[in-house]
Amino acid sequence: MRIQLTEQERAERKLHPETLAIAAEQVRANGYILFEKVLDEDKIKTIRAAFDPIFDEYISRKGYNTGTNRAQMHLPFMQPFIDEDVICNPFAMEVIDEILGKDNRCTYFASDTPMPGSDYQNVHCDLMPLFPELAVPLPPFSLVVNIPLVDVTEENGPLEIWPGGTHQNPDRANHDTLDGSVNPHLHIVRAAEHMYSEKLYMPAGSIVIRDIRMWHRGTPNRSNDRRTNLAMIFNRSWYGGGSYIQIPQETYDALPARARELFRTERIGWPVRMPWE
Ligand SMILES: O=C(O)CCC(=O)C(=O)O
Repeated sequence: MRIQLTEQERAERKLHPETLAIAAEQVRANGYILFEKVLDEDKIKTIRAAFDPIFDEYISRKGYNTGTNRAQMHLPFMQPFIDEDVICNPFAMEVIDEILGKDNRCTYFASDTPMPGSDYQNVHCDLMPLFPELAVPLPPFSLVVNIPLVDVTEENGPLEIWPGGTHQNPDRANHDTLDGSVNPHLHIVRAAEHMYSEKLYMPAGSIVIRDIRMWHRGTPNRSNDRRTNLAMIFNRSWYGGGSYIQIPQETYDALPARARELFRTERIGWPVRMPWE
């Protein structure tokens, strides 16, 4: 399910109430929503120009960490990455607030990049069960926001997702199989082979909001260029880590009020941490 913002929504930087209702119900019931091309091209180009050399240095120091020729990398909390259209995008925040409550927090500021030559990941879910002893579906409590820095096509390794209910599977299915292990309660990788999936083709600057529990995998990048998704995690106020993202005091003080709320439990008053530190 994808939404094109109307001219009026773009001008007002606010979703039509009906659009907000549809987006929130898609995340709750189907696991995700995609807003096409929200950030403008110049902004994305600027972010990409800053990202690429940092990523190259990260790989040369640390190597790949999420499969062959692919890596997760934390982002330094500095411009141009902390543009308000990234960290507290008004359209994304309306949907996130509706689902997680207005006191939600952002606790993860990072990226995923399959490089040329990357392979399929195992289908996985990013979380362990919240209550392993309970076999009941729980409402959303943690959402991932992805923003691609390039147009995502069949060639360059789109994120593949299993919408339609995997995020609410009660069989202790929210178990990370990225390491090749098999979930003893439900063989996610085998089950997924016979289930409906979608590859998220989208223009650079789109915004995906997905339930962190929804099954997904990275696919092979067969192009000659990297495919980066920015990745942030927003949680209900009571869930998840915190005090990881290092934010200098003057950076924090200069953030828009909404962003100050979102990052309120992080390491404020600490120097920017580069991903290899
Ligand atoms: O953006 C991608 O390719 C997916 C990455 C991913 O799901 C992971 O590494 O856990």
